[in-house]
Amino acid sequence: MEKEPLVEHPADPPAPGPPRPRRRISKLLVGAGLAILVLLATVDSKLPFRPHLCRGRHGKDSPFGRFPRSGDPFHFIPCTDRTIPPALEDPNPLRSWARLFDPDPAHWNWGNASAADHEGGHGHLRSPFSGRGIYLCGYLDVPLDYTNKSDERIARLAVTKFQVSGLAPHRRHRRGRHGDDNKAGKKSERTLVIEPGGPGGSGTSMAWRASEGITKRLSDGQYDVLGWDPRGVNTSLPAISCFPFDADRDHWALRSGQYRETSPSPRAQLEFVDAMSDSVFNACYKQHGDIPRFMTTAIVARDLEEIRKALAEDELTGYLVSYGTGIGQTYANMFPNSVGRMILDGTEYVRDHRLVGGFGWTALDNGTNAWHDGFLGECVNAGPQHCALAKQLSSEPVTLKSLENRMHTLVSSLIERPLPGYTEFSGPSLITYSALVGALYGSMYNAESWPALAQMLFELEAGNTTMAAAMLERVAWGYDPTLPSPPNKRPSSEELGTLVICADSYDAKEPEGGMDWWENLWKNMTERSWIAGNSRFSNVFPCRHFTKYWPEPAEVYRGDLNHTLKHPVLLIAETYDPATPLRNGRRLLKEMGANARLIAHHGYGHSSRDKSNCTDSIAKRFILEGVVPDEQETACYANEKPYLYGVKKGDASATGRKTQSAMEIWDEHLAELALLSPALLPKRM
Ligand SMILES: *[C@@H]1O[C@H](CO)[C@@H](O)[C@H](O)[C@H]1NC(C)=O
Ligand SMILES: *[C@@H]1O[C@H](CO)[C@@H](O)[C@H](O)[C@H]1NC(C)=O
Ligand SMILES: *[C@@H]1O[C@H](CO)[C@@H](O)[C@H](O)[C@H]1NC(C)=O
Ligand SMILES: *[C@@H]1O[C@H](CO)[C@@H](O)[C@H](O)[C@H]1NC(C)=O
Ligand SMILES: *[C@@H]1O[C@H](CO)[C@@H](O)[C@H](O)[C@H]1NC(C)=O
Ligand SMILES: *[C@@H]1O[C@H](CO)[C@@H](O)[C@H](O)[C@H]1NC(C)=O
Ligand SMILES: *[C@@H]1O[C@H](CO)[C@@H](O)[C@H](O)[C@H]1NC(C)=O
Ligand SMILES: *[C@H]1O[C@H](CO)[C@@H](O)[C@H](O)[C@H]1NC(C)=O
Repeated sequence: MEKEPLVEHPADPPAPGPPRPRRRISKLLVGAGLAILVLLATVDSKLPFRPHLCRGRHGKDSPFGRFPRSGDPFHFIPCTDRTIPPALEDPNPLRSWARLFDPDPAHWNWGNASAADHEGGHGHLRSPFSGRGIYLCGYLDVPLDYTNKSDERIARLAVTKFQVSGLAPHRRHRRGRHGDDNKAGKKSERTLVIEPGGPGGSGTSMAWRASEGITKRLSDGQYDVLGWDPRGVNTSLPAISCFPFDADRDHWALRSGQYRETSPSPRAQLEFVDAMSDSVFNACYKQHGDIPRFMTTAIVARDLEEIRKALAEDELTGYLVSYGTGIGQTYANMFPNSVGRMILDGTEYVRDHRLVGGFGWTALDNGTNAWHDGFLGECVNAGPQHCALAKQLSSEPVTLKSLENRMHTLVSSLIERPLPGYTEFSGPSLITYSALVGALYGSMYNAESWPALAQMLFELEAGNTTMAAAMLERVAWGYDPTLPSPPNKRPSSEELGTLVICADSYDAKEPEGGMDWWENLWKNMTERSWIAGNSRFSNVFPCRHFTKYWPEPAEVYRGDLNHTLKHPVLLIAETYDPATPLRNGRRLLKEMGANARLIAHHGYGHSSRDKSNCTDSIAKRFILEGVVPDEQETACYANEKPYLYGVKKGDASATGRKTQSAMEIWDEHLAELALLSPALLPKRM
């Protein structure tokens, strides 16, 4: 009975509304030319719009009482599709917020019933909501400028919490002892605070997408999970976009995103992009004034400390991913006495981001290894039944070497001339080198996407561009022409990521040579990594204009990373991570010394998504008991191989657990990528 979903699960498709066939993910993916590490995505599908909801029922009690509860610093109310924090200009935000409370629990977003609950209660009087976690939405106001008490402006941070114990029925509604226990409706002893990265990744989106999985994986479902949108991002306020509409950004992206290999004159291309970066920052300045001064990672770390205090927990428990590990390292060293059980997964070395272009060029180590050993090598190992590219085309068997040559020929042919394609929703289309290589790089983040990518490349090689066009168009645009326009929708907070990266390195002196130096860096980066170089370069190149508009951010962290912490942190770094190479995790470990332990996770993709029982058991023990391994570094291996996830050993006929189509796999991949790296996504063409 409890299994029957009475309400829409957040992972379910959107409720009735205008059909949005295609491009909803795109904006997230289309990078601001920044890039790095974020995670998941289409909140579209998580916060289904329900225009049919009755309004005006506020003030009523629900069977679970009234929300927000007095004294709750987050002002939590059960999430519906309307629970977006009130505007900064709102003179009475709390009243407006309380009006969003909908007393009908069938409209709330509940989690799945836990397995424990299925076994446990048989009470026939149980409510359909007992044993289910609940998604709570709230916000926290913090100072915009922590360094200036006389500046009264605030930032309003959106938070989404998955409370594992659900809600307790209000006294008046209780019927006997069935259906509630003494834990129901209470926060857990610790809360797993999560952050997907970016910069620019949305923690509330990650909470929607991943909370239930994260609490199971790291705490056997015992701890609540809380995600927040960092200042400037998504539903937090102020949100930073420097284009009035996504279409305006798209208008320039095609030209700005051209890769070096296809630029007839790399210098001319750079001059164009450089002028555009200046123009974008100028627009940011016109629209947001001094606000980009307050978007640094150090200030975000202060926000995180405010979140910890609002949770009323003595120490921070967290699962911070990708650029989120940069927030975590900064936080730990600014607030060493607040550090609890923090996992930093997909570890960068935040010190690198103080250098000119450091966010870009320190990330390049292993992207091409992932392509070579992983995408191609594991394809050959898995064989034609699991990887289309392993199909034998001639009398010669497919070897890694021959496959590598074929793919090199295919990809580089697009430098000379793109291939025409067609999709029903965009009409004419081109398979360009820049768009394809951008997609290949994104695919290295997530090996689940590889069978779909291999299928696409196989068909493309045979001259069929149908799937390539469909996949590349998925990330092409932020603008969605199927939505009414104007106002279409809120423009995405895409410029935020660049502003954070540039603010964090604002005092790094541009080397002698000016544009010549940058031109050389671009060459160097693309030669070191054909798969990641262009994307990473575009994240940092705009920074040369930052201080023209914002000479001095309000605060950056420039201290060491070896402070003595209240509790050691657990670092996880991956051997084939295309964004945060293991080398950087080890450099961080060296500086942190006894204050950290590292899991060297042998697997594919960005962060430890390539499941390993070894990694998971260390991580869970750390979160639940605070125990760290004795050794500084522990090696863990992924359970399975790409292309063979879910395929049982020795069962040659099994096709694996994936029954999804290539496009379904691809869409799921893009949703994941949008979280990890909204800015990573290729600007296409
Ligand atoms: C502090 O804030 C006040 C009020 O906004 C402003 O006038 C002043 O210039 C600020 N000081 C600094 C150092 O930013
Ligand atoms: C919740 O249940 C739905 C439908 O049964 C399932 O698809 C989904 O994977 C479950 N989510 C989690 C986190 O277990
Ligand atoms: C990752 O890159 C480093 C530096 O180039 C290299 O030493 C290491 O072998 C690479 N890792 C893998 C798994 O190829
Ligand atoms: C091209 O590929 C698409 C799907 O990827 C397929 O539906 C179509 O039949 C193929 N066209 C030809 C001519 O093989
Ligand atoms: C790029 O620069 C790095 C650091 O200066 C250097 O080690 C490397 O050899 C250069 N690579 C290329 C391809 O020029
Ligand atoms: C941290 O490292 C610096 C050198 O980089 C050293 O001077 C300092 O003593 C170290 N601090 C601690 C607490 O170990
Ligand atoms: C990982 O753990 C699961 C669940 O305990 C088990 O079924 C599986 O065999 C383990 N896999 C490996 C590679 O140890
Ligand atoms: C930001 O929040 C909105 C809800 O207003 C959601 O639809 C959108 O997908 C979110 N963006 C990201 C990047 O998650």
